[in-house]
Amino acid sequence: MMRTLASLLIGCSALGLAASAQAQTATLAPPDNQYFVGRGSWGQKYPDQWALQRIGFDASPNSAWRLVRRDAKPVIVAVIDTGLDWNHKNISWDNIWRNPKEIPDNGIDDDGNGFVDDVVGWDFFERGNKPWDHDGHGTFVSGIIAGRWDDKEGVAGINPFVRLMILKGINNFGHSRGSYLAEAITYAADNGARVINLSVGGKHISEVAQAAIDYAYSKGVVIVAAAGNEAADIRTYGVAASDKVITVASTGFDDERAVFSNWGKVSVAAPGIDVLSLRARRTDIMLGVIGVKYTAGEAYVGPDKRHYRASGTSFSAPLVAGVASLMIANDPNLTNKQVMAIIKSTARDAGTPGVDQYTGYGIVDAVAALKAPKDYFLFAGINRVEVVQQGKAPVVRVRGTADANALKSAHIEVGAGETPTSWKRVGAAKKSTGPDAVLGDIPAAALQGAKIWQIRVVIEHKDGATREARFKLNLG
Ligand SMILES: [Ca+2]
Ligand SMILES: [Ca+2]
Ligand SMILES: [Ca+2]
Repeated sequence: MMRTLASLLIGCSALGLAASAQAQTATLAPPDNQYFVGRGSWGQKYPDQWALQRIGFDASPNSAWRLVRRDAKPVIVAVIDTGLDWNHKNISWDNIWRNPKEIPDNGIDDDGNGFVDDVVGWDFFERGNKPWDHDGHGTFVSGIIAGRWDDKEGVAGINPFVRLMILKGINNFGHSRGSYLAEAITYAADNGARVINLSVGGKHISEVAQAAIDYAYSKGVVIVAAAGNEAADIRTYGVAASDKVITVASTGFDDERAVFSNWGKVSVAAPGIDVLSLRARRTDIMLGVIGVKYTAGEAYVGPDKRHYRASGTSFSAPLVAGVASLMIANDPNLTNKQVMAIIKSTARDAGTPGVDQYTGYGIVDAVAALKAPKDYFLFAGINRVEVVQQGKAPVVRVRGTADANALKSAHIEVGAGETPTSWKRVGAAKKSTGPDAVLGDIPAAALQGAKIWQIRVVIEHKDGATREARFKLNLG
């Protein structure tokens, strides 16, 4: 009797083990598409899909995909761009959004959303329901997120669970209007998109009304925008510098900012040089890029010329939109604020130490983002400093952000010179949700002996992660 019970118990625990082992392994295995595993397809030394691999989507046992449940949920990503070549064999119809309440081609707005026969999206230029891509840009962007894994001769997209909502807000000459983009953003928010990718660049994004961004944000949408390619400061680019948008700069093979990438108030960075994706039929997008020496057909890849390589922040943004959408597919209860906070807080620091104006919080890290607890954040920033009288003595007052969901410590430190080799701790920083709250004061006595100082706030999370932000003070 005892024996039977014992063997029963053993049987149960063995079953329990098997069940939990299965639960642990029920995640994605990395794809084996030709261009994902390949390198040198156009004579280059690095992997064909190096951009995905650099942010954590590689073939290793630590691949970001191995953190994604096999039964993850479909997630709608609105690509506001030049449309899509939906006949491309590296795109599956299963990865294109279908408006569930709209009957196609009956001339009736069945779901009453104001758009007739909008089944896969909308063309805001032609006011039509066939957002076909005559330019190539939108198809390229879409391929980064949605390239189908079962097209073994193709690329692998980041998110096999994606449903692309195709919103044509840019025409084949790269033109747009702020009003079209605002309409497209509103459409996305009203029709179920959880993520919007806006690879429209600085010039156009500066015309987008903040109201459309505010609306989509309030509806829980993660909005990802390209910083643009003018090598300019985006502070004047309106919504690109908005806190309600993840603005993405480009980095190169060395993880430094790409020369063309806009900068200023960027959130994060992602690879944006020689990215491989899809070529829409009869298109050659690099031909239209001003200031780039380019021979027609030079960027075509593959015997059938249906793939393409290109550079620009337009192609960094969908890497981040892909990560955001995969996080939501894996856990549909994540809010847009949580997704945005996690993406920033877990980015891998690049360029100048700490949060900086060229790469923001750093290069997106899909592994860390998919691993992070849902309430995770770790924010650092110095917005400005000012000299104020404290009693009889002048002090330098530091204003900014120092916050985490589980804050261990925050300090203000100073170091002499442009790139200090040592730092002097001048006191604790107050917890601040930012962006302009007082973090603390630096006594003037702490700033003697040099004309140039770096002030930094260093924040430590209870999990051991740290984040810093610097501010240069010139006393000369
Ligand atoms: Ca409709
Ligand atoms: Ca209809
Ligand atoms: Ca940095």
